[in-house]
Amino acid sequence: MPLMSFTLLTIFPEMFPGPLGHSLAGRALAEGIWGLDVLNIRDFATDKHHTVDDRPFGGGAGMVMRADVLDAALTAARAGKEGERLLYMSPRGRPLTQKAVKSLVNYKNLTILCGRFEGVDERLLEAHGAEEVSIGDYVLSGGELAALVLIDACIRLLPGVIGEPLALEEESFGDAGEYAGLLEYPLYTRPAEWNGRKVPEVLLSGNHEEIRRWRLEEARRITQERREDLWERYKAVKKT
Ligand code: 9D3
Repeated sequence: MPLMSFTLLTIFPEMFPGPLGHSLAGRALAEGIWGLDVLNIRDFATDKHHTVDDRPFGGGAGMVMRADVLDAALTAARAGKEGERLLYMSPRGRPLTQKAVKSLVNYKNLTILCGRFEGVDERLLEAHGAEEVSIGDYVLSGGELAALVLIDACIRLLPGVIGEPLALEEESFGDAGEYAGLLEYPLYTRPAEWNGRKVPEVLLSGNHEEIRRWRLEEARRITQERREDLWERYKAVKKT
């Protein structure tokens, strides 16, 4: 039994698993650590042209996904899955954060509706208690790539997907360790000199205390330069 299963509703089922069929995620999928079910919304349309959208009441540009067609698809998708969460990928949703991802991985089943066109009929979202999720303040062409991002962020937290659990500890958005809340320090590997560029001397010194201090200072400098929001929160937590 998979630790976590995703049921996707989309008019572009061939976009899944896409990149998640490769690398660590792909291996974990093949091993059954996580599962993926993809439903084509168009299969639930009842007219001969398999129509899934219609013009917006009140006028305006673009098309809206129909509540009746989506309801048939969602009812099929959610059958026999108790306590599952329904997410609707939407530019007006709650922003996805690492904290939100950690909450999502506590669920065995996530149903994810991927919108196209201008969006979906509001009544469908109300009737099914859908939670709207955005992956950031930029405009995509539809919810499918956003769903892939969300799923990737979830499955890498499942035991057995990433080989080395230690690597999860010291992440920028993690909450443990001295680098918590900071962006990553610069990384180097061999060769020690490349195109006239040398690796910082301290990293070759073998002095672990000095290395630790240098990395922390670099992480702080980079965070301060690039992410005022993270820097303010880091200072508030560290009281520095
Ligand atoms: C005219 C108003 N537009 C909203 C910004 C309409 C609109 C644009 C793009 C409606 C849907 C979309 C498609 N985007 C998504 O489905 C989407 C999305 C995104 O565009 N940005 C960040 N997260 C997400 S999650 C789903």
